[in-house]
Amino acid sequence: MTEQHRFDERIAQEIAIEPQDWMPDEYRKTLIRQIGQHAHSEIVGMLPEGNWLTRAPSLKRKAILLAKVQDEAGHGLYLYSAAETLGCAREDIYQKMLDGRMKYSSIFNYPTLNWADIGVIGWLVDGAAIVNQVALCRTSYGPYARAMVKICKEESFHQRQGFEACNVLAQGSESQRQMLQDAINRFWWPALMMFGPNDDNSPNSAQSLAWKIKRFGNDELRQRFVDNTVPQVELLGMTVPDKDLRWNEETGHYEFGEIDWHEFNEVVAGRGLCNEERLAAKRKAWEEGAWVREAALAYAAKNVG
Ligand code: FAQ
Repeated sequence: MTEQHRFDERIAQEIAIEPQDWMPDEYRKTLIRQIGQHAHSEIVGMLPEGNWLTRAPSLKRKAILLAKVQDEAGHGLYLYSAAETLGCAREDIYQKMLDGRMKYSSIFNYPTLNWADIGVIGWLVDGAAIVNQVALCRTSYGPYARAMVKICKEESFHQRQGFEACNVLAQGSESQRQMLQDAINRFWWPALMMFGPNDDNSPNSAQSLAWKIKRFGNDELRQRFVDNTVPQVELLGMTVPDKDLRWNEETGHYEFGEIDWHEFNEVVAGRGLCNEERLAAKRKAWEEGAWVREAALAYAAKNVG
């Protein structure tokens, strides 16, 4: 039996592929790409919410937000570790992100303009992330699947705290309700874009599904998110900014309007509202943190002997 056969059999039998196992080069490459992008998203994703740490409206909200942002840093670190089990160096993929040669999620290139954005990010952005990541708990690469289990537990706390913060605004004054609706209007479509292009335009999906790296297509997960979330918007007494949204009794799903793919492509190509600002912030942090890395290395070298 060849190594390729053994690999195919493990995939067919749903036995996780582990770092020491033989795997096709393209499988390894795809995983480094996806796990790397996922890690970068967690790290860049700290910025939009970090923007509100000093302006949270109460001590309680500040403590929750601080914990959430720290969790995102932790997720990034588990994911970089998972990527490293595939033989890449985290410095290398991190540098690629800083140079704009590796992607991170489009959603983090939108600004956080008011406090309701923070509730809405927890509710919609982490909500979308969970739909995607629950599926990834069964991804075929063991270290990625195991990282997802812990990450999903933390993301559910993020989603719940976001919905709770939105619910407080929904029960508040007229201007608080307007602020919430404005945040929903700005984040709804970008949240749907998080699931990636339609299946017909998704170059990586077919192979990733065959290798069980992805367990569902982009469109199926996006539909699941819409079906989960529309009733929550209604519960808050808010509206979805989509004139084509309607419940289809026969299919048991919501139908929704066309995503602005031009906007999506622009953001992914680096021309979104905050792309430059986000990368500049990460480059600055990398340069200003050089002394920490040097000190850690010097300390480690001293303790080896
Ligand atoms: N943004 O062929 P596909 C979070 C790229 S959650 C930017 O369909 P694939 C939690 C894609 O990479 C967010 N680029 O690709 C949090 C590919 O480019 P490439 C992170 C996108 O990989 C919450 C090209 O388009 N979650 O961080 C996007 O099969 C709050 C063609 O697309 C994950 O990364 C996009 N939205 O499917 C943190 C989940 N969509 O590489 C802080 C894991 C697509 O060929 C605060 N990733 N592209 O040059 C995945 O599940 C998949 O990678 C998809 C894309 C579904 C994102």
